[in-house]
Amino acid sequence: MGKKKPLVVVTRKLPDVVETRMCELFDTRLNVDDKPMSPAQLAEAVRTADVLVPTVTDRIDAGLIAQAGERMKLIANFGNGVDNIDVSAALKRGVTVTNTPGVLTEDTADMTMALILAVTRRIVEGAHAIPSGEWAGWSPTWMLGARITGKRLGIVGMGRIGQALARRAKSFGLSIHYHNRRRLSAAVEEPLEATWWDSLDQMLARMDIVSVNCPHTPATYHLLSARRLKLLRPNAYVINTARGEIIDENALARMLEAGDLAGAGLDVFEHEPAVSPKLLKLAKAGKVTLLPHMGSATHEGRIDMGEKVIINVKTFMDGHRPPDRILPSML
Ligand code: 8YV
Repeated sequence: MGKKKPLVVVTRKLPDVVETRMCELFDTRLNVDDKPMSPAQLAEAVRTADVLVPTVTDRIDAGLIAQAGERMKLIANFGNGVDNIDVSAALKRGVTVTNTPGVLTEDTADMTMALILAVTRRIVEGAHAIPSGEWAGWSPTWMLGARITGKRLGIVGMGRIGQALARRAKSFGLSIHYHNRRRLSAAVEEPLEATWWDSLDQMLARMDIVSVNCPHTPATYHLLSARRLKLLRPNAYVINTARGEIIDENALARMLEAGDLAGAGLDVFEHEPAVSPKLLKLAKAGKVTLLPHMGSATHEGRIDMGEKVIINVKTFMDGHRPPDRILPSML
């Protein structure tokens, strides 16, 4: 007789191929309607299942983890960032947490580059001009943006995504600057001709474009605080494809409104899916480009993420160490 399959609760709709394989391997409860689960439904899941597969839209906080049943042993996050999960509380309760690193690097870096181009070259405004009937024909002084070649890009957080962005940006002629807790090796820095700034403040004050690419942790919450945003030059652009919480969104919106910054391209927000009314107004006026957290949204990426989840669950259930385990030192 075969071993009893683990009960795996998946909180959101995943690509069909991923769901099919999960159903083959595990006793899987799917969410075919894709309606976010309520706190009561999540509590029921952690009380009864062996494995929970949440996403960024589920808050897996200490209160929820405290309700975990005897069987709950693994939270296999469908996503790279684990700021939706109180990992310390999970580990204390003996629940392992995994994520899906690596497979969304290139897609997220592409979207970051796309936002850099969108805000500097006014792509969204331009794209609206034709359907809205605003375009009266070419004019030498209309719809002018800012050239990116020769400008300085400051990357906050030079991990996998930061480095993938740097590779792209370098080929667009931007000079690469970065702030990271640890300076990267010469083998990484040299091909990018990258300049490391130990002081984030010093870097911010000198950049034309600043891109946030670090994880959201207690240490990076409001890293771009009102004080730090004020260090930026008035012709600087701010890009964020990481997490909204890393920037003081209100302070950013106030500065954009006052014309103290040139623009912003944001794929993530502090209180998703809510977006500050100030930012919405600025988007309508063409001052900012706002995207609905779609940095990693490719068919290929979502399938790769699902495969990572499956490997993590399967290896864990087979009694091995899952490859993408979150360790306390990563928090
Ligand atoms: C994912 C992300 O789509 O993986 C991450 O950290 O921010 C996104 O790109 C999302 O988290 C899925 O849960």
